[in-house]
Amino acid sequence: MPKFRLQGLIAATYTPLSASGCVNVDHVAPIVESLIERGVSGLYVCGSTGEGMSLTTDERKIVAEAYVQAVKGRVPVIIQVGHNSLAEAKDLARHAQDIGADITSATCPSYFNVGDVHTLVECMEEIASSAANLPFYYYHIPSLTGSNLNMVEFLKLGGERIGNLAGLKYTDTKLFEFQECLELENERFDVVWGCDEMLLGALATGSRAAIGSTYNIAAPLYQRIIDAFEIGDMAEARREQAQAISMISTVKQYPFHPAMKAVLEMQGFDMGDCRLPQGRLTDEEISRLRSELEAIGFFTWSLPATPSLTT
Ligand code: MN9
Repeated sequence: MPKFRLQGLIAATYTPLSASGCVNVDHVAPIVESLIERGVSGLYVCGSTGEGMSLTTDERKIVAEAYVQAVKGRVPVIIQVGHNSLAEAKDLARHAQDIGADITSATCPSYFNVGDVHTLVECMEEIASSAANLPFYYYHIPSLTGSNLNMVEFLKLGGERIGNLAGLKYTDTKLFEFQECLELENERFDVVWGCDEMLLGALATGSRAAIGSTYNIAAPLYQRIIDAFEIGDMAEARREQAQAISMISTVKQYPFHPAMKAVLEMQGFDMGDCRLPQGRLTDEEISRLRSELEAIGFFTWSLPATPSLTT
């Protein structure tokens, strides 16, 4: 399989739920249009952000189909298929390939801890080979899976055993490991950054693409970080990154994903609440969050720059 490379900002999408908590795919198309308009260059569906682990297999398939259909091939769609049952994960991977998704990705089983790289490669080989025509990215997120294995070792062994292994979604903060993964075997693998708060650090380390939840609410802000970095304006890049950090710390005072869904609601997208165990914010929390975001200027700088009226 030829080298596959993602680039730019990839939004880890939310799963719209109705007031009664059912998956509501009617709300997928409007957010897809807006994300593409705001410069997002790919979508990562049914990951941590999309509550993939809180959905049934049938619901995951419905959500995957809705995103693939709404995108219509304009940007790559990555479907996260990880599951504690490898049989379910393989079924989801086959389904992703059948419906025309571009890429599959999976977390490792996490109820029984994956204790060594060899076992991790075995698990991922089973899943990746179920969608053998698509590139596959292992989703490394030790804070949630508890599997904190060495990713350089994983890529070395995985590269021998998994024909369609394209790289990693790297959701950890070890820039040194991230860099080593990127540079391994003459930059053989595509290693995609997953911590929005440290995008600038990742760019400095060689990152070409990033997957994250907060690209849903502020893609233009992150694009300005990338633009400033590319022209070598580090002061500006740091200033924009500091805004992103203050935005995330503000949202993180509350249960994070329910608060993010509330912010999307403030931006006009009907995403509903999260499923338990994440739940929802109270009305009082939502109005406090809105005032706190207003106070830091979020509603101004999270949007694209408006064209100047002066000539
Ligand atoms: O994978 C996301 N990580 C988690 C991506 O959901 C654990 C990130 O995009 C974070 O939500 C973001 C805010 O902390 O960096």
